[in-house]
Amino acid sequence: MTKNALITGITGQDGSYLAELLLEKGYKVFALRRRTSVPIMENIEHIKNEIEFIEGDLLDQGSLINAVRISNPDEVYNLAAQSFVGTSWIQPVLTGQSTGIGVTNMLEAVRLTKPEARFYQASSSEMFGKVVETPQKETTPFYPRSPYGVAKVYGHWITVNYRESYDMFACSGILFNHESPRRGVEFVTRKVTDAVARIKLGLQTELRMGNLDAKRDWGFAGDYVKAMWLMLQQDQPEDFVISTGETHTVEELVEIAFTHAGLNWRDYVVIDPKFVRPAEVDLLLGDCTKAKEKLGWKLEVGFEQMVKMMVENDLQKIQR
Ligand code: NDP
Ligand code: GDR
Repeated sequence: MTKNALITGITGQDGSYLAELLLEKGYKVFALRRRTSVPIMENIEHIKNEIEFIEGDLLDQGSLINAVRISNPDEVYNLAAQSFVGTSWIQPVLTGQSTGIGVTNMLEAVRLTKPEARFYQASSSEMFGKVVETPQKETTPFYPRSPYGVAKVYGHWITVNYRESYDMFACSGILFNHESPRRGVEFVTRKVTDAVARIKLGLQTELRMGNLDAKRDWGFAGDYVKAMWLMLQQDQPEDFVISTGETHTVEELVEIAFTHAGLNWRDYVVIDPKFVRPAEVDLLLGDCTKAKEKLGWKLEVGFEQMVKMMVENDLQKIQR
């Protein structure tokens, strides 16, 4: 029998890869989409005719109840959020409302309308924040370092709470950074690969960056959405860390991307305090042993391969 899935955050990076995966698996895909003055369809242009869009916003409870009613979902993937850490200092209240309270709004919509639906919450390694333990796993205490991280901790615990209070099948995936050619250009990987392509093609002369010493555990988004789906196929709802188990500095990322295009990064990168954050997460490194063992999840695309893929994609895109 065909399963119905409701995805929030469809226009973003993960929403597009997850929708592709679910369509391949034969799901009927419904997606909550905000009204914008100009439609944001770049990531889903190729599948838009296979998706049923429902207008709504995480901040508008009624629209979420309506979305659950219309889609009658077997599975709900709550990927929508104000997801850029930098912006969370500029719009902390909005970030709290959508990235934090928005999760409760979505859980309430499910609880009141279709409580047996399985629920996935997009939690984040940003919740670990300041280094308390390395590598970070499901039991590592949280110490968020940004309004975004604080909001995600709220979203995480309210998901756990709904599971425990109402016996809902609610899971939280604690995903470490994952990237792709569909990443927004403000995030560091895409910012770098887009700039490398522009510099290579003579359209830009420098790249202004913040802290090059920060370390991240970067994987490929296409691999990570598979873990989301797997979490909702288990017998019991549980939380899982998803990561590569490798960490790299921002400087290593920059070096790989420039070198791939035959450029020396030191000739172009300028440190600009504007991009240094008020509080930094210095080191993220995840231990996803639980996901490997219980979900049978595995990584297919490595860090270097992904960075090169993103540079190639940006070169082609800009040339077009
Ligand atoms: P994106 O920023 O690419 O996408 C965010 C999506 O959320 C967009 O579709 C956006 O819609 C939507 N959205 C934002 N605010 C609202 C709102 N108030 N109501 C409805 N929709 C809204 O994020 P990613 O795809 O990278 O990430 C998906 C989720 O996973 C996010 O929750 C993110 O915080 C989390 N996460 C991401 C990680 C990563 O490395 N990518 C790691 C860990 C967690 P619009 O186009 O209209 O703006
Ligand atoms: P992050 O991703 O904050 O980890 O959150 P981002 O790519 O924005 O930053 C990664 C690291 O790079 C450093 N950095 C810069 N970052 C940006 N954006 N721009 C710069 O110029 C720059 N220079 C250095 C940052 O300081 C940081 O240390 C991402 C998001 O997808 C979240 O939604 C998600 O939850 C987490 O990953 C896991």
